[in-house]
Amino acid sequence: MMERTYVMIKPDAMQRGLMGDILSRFEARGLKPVAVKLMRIPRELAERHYGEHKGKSFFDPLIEYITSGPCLCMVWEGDNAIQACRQMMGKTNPQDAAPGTVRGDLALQTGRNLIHGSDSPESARREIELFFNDYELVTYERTMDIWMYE
Ligand code: IDP
Ligand code: MG
Repeated sequence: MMERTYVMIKPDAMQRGLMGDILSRFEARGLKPVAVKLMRIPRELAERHYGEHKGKSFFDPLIEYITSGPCLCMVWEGDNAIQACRQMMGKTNPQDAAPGTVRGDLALQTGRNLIHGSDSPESARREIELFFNDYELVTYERTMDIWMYE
């Protein structure tokens, strides 16, 4: 099933120069970029994005972290894209994340885990709408997709 998901490269990954490494994984998997923008996320937007975690012990540090520098905000499209992206990110705690995943290969702590990805179709819809206008979401055909999808 064709899906779109919201993926965000967090400030630690940007500061560590890991943007290209991370992007190349999504590109090589065959996912299609639908929207990409670099953004220093305003506090109110960060708090809305992570609204489900309000009241938890890590909420304030999480908002500090996510607003501390630029993030690369993206929408990726593909077959079962939400789960595929979550799988490529690895478990929330990088110590539990499998080798071969972004977090398992490149991170060590939950509070500096490099990347965000929507966890369900509802979250994906909500997060895409929160970060992008309709005109920023680009619908287009790729000739290579006949080699991605049967
Ligand atoms: P996810 O990013 O894998 O979906 P969530 O549970 O939704 O994980 O948590 C959102 C983000 O909050 C995590 O990616 C991580 O940056 C941060 N976070 C979650 N739990 C902790 C914690 O126990 N300590 C520090 N940061 C945390
Ligand atoms: Mg989450």
